Amino acid sequence: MKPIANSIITSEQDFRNRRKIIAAGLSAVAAVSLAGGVLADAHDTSEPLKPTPLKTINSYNNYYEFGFDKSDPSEADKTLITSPWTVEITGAGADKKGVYDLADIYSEFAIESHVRRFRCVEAWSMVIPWNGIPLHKLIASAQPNSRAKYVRFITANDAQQMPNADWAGGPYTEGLTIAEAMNPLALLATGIYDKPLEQQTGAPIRLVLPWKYGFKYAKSIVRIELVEQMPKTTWWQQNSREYGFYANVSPHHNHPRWSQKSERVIGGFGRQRTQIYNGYADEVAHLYGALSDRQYFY
Ligand SMILES: Nc1nc2c(c(=O)[nH]1)N[C@H]1C(S)=C(S)[C@@H](COP(=O)(O)O)O[C@H]1N2
Ligand SMILES: [Mo]
Repeated sequence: MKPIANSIITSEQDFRNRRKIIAAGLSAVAAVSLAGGVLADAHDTSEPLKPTPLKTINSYNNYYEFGFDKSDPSEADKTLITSPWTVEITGAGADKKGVYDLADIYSEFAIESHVRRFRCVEAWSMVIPWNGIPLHKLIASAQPNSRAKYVRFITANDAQQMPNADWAGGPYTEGLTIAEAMNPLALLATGIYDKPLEQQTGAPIRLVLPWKYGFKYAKSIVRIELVEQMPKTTWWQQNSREYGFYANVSPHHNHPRWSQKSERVIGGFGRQRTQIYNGYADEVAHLYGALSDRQYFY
């Protein structure tokens, strides 16, 4: 089996995806032109998104299972076996449970291109041209029932394959409400710039939640559970006062130890203002209460 089939996307497929995206009326969705053309984000017409260079995206990372410094994950030996790879979909909320080979997932779902702002809770940001499968499509295939209130994501955790696997005392775990998970912005990314994800960016499949802080973007996912209770997430367990369940980007809700009003642009110049929901309010604000409801931020 080839490592990752999605590195080859026909221009026809790309075109169809773009048409589908436009038909869905999603203003924030942009498409990467394989012809090397325009990268634009219709959502923010005044400021077209300028993607961060691939080299930068691949060398400034948080993936603690491969070390705590930003350069550790890209400098680590390539020990994670990413092919073959399976993703299990299970939980009381799934009528159709199953273990899926990633190769089969690729053959079933079209790979879309989404250029998105990426904002880390540490007040830095990039713009990343992701490739991937909308999360709602995979969840729909599990036939969610009324008990599917939350979605829990569990990631690879193997001391044989990761030098710092045990930093959190178990697999990195994240969670979403079912409504968040079904939002068209939520992506299961498989590539960046039409190239397969690298080990350090969460190969072979990781979450992308553009309106949330980066720690929600669980890497190297092995299991997705449709559950009734709000999952206890890794960072919430590390420090619940600083890293809550929702972790929606907001310049109005500072981190207990620093301001979230602005962000350092990695691979760019200086700082820029942080936007509410990272600039995706039109798509996601309806999922939450009033802006003053602090629980929805952190
Ligand atoms: N398994 C796992 N996933 C993870 C992390 C991690 O340490 N382990 N770090 C998170 C954090 S804090 C961020 S900011 C993003 C970083 O993604 P990037 O390295 O692709 O920019 O991954 C998230 N996903
Ligand atoms: Mo982060």
